[in-house]
Amino acid sequence: MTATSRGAFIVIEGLDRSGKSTQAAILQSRLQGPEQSTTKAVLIKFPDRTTTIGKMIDAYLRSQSEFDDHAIHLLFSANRWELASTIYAHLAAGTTVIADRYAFSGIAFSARKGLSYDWCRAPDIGLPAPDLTLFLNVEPGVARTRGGYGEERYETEDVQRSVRVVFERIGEEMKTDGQGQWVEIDASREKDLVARNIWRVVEPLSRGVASSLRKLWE
Ligand code: Z5A
Ligand code: MG
Repeated sequence: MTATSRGAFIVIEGLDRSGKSTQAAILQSRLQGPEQSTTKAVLIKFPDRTTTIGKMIDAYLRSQSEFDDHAIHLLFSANRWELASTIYAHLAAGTTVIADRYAFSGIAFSARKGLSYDWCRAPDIGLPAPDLTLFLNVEPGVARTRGGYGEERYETEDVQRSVRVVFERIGEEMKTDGQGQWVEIDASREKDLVARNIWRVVEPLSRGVASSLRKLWE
């Protein structure tokens, strides 16, 4: 990192069981390296189920409570806003922030229910904008064969297929409206190969970013 640079903000998105959490952990340890005395990379997962709002989301996802579709959408967004100042602080300190899911999941999972795309995007306008979003692409049929699938709300092939359609729209828009890089990664390959392909894209950002951080969709 140079004297004037900040940490990079990297988001990992993708369908259920595409390997986001697996790859986020591999990436964090690669960025952190053997030297543990300074924090070079932190990992934040959305939803963050540890906060008060996160606990409400967790109960909803495990079908232990019900919410109106609009209300749960706003809770997911609020869960990101409550972490926004933490993200800013890490980046300013030169630490790379990796987010396992972000606002794009918020739009994809709510718009597929029939809520308006623009309405779904609105509460996340102004959040810290990622420098790079890695979209882990995997066929829902492949994802279904992976561990843990089907335990929570939304974990059905039908839902995943309709979510994918919204993600495709988001990806197209992100590629054309100068919102930072949106890169698709073939996540159906074996873990180490996926990790190598991710590192190829992340490596240039690993020593810090000189440009100032932007706000999402502003
Ligand atoms: N949601 C929402 O509605 N609105 C929002 O704003 C946000 C989220 C942020 C919970 O998310 C739900 O919240 C999610 C969207 C919604 N619902 N769905 N569907 P979550 O992130 O907490 O969900 P999760 O339980 O962590 O699942 P996941 O994130 O979808 O899985 P993953 O992280 O992509 O996969 P993984 O845990 O790394 O790997 C899954 C398994 O596959 C595991 O056994 C691995 O060892 C295996 N794996 C990983 N990579 C590979 C490869 N390359 N080959 C073979 N096997 C592999
Ligand atoms: Mg995960």
